[in-house]
Amino acid sequence: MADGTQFAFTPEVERATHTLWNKVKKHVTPMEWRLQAPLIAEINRLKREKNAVILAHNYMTPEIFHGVGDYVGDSLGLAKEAARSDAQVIVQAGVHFMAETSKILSPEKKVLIPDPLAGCSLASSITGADVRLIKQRYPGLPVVTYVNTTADVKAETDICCTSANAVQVVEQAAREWGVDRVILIPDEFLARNVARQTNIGIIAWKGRCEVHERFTADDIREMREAYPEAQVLAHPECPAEVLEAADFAGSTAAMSDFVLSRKPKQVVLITECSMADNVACDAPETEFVRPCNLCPYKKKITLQNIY
Ligand code: CIZ
Repeated sequence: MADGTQFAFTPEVERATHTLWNKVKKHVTPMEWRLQAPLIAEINRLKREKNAVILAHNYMTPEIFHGVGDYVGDSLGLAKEAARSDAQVIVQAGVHFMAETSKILSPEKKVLIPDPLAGCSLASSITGADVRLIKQRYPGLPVVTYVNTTADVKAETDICCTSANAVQVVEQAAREWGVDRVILIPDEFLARNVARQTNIGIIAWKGRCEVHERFTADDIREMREAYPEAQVLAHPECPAEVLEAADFAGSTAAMSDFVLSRKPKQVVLITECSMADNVACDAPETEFVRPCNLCPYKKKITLQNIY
């Protein structure tokens, strides 16, 4: 059998994974660790043998993120790290559009995804053909595309943005094209949130992340009542009223930086479940309240299919 279950939790494995265990032990049970550690040790050995690196997205579970990730972070940060790396094989512990983004920045490298069916509701809300139709409808307007899209969509795009720089990119595109409206696709909520922060008119698409769209302003109010001291950090793919009710809006990288640099006593991360688990391993002084909306696509990536 080649799924990794043949590896035992030997004293060598225990020794090789001891430092990692100390990092994750508040968030992984000993029973789980005895199953995970042998695979982690074997995957880390294989990486050296094959000159491979693993890119672990912020939404991976802690045994992947901390156990086998050589680079961790958001999709753009990971793709840039992969391009800088000498490794010829890149394993993307993330979803399909992320692997494509890595391949765009590293065309000469082999980029592998452990499960090609690991998709994304937002990325699959739009195709390259849709973008061509939008361009026909609004000729002369620049197309700004969120990094959370397929390569097919990026290929039809004038410029890409992240949630952190969307406002600046939209304003710069409007200036360079000499127009007062910009097409910003595919995330409807990101587009609305950008529209609130600029005078440039935004033409949007109705794409949504099925994790972030589920959060409501009532969820935030309830959490504030239950945890009055908690800082509430929300992802820009959430509805506008959620961001208004939050203390801070930022991408996964911005949320992580916020917690690690400001060390709040108590925090709520309004995003995918694993994000809090991963940051918590590096932020022992912060207490995490954990509302959990799980991304079924990110959870298709496991230690077994990485192996
Ligand atoms: O591009 C990414 O990594 C995603 C999905 C979100 C973010 O805020 O990092």
